[in-house]
Amino acid sequence: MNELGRKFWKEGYLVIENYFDDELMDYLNHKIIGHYGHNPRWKHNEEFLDKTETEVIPWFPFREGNNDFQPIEDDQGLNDLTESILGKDWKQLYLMAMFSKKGTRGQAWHQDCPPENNKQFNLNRLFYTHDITDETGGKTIVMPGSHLTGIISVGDPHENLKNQVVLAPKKGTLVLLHGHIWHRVRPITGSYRVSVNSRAIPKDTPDDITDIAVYRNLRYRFSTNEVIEERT
Ligand SMILES: O=C(O)CCC(=O)C(=O)O
Ligand SMILES: [Fe+2]
Repeated sequence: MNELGRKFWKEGYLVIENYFDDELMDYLNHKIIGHYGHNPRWKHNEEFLDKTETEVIPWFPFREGNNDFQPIEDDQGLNDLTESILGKDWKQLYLMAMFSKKGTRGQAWHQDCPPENNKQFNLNRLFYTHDITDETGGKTIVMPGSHLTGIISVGDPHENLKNQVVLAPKKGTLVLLHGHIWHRVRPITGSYRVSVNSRAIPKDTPDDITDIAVYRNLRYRFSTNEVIEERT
């Protein structure tokens, strides 16, 4: 494993600035805004939005036959880095854009999938098509090393935790996040916030690995839109 791979496995995340070029990011940002328009409808139900304190609208362009994001999936450097982290025979899972409106709460602390089996997880390969700044809000926050310590603690969904690291990714920044790392997104104060995630999984991981997410106050299953466990 190379140095970046070792750093990823120690911290549970990796940030590479200026990974994608501005031209591609501007093009994709334009496509994303074109898709959502100015006032997109929520995709999740009210129970999810309220209880999880997570306000984000997902979009899966490839599932609609939209191939604008193919250059991301084909990026050799990204796929080589993925292999050095996940090993041989890893696989692309899906690509998802995420949109949050001004004045919404971002995303509460969570793990993308249950952490009980440390061999089964998703890898988030996030990139940003515009700068995330003090003005936009929506900074991404991670807890270094928390991908190795099991289930996220019970508590306030947006609490500031000691040792948290605040990321302000710029246009073109690549952020790799282990699916078990505790992470959240701060409230959105600018006109909107967009991020895109090309998710990948190691060999022998089920395709529905991200169906259940773990929050500090509950576990949620997306396929059936239900809270499957209240955590206290
Ligand atoms: O948009 C971000 O910065 C993080 C989103 C997130 O939680 C995820 O993609 O799993
Ligand atoms: Fe997440």
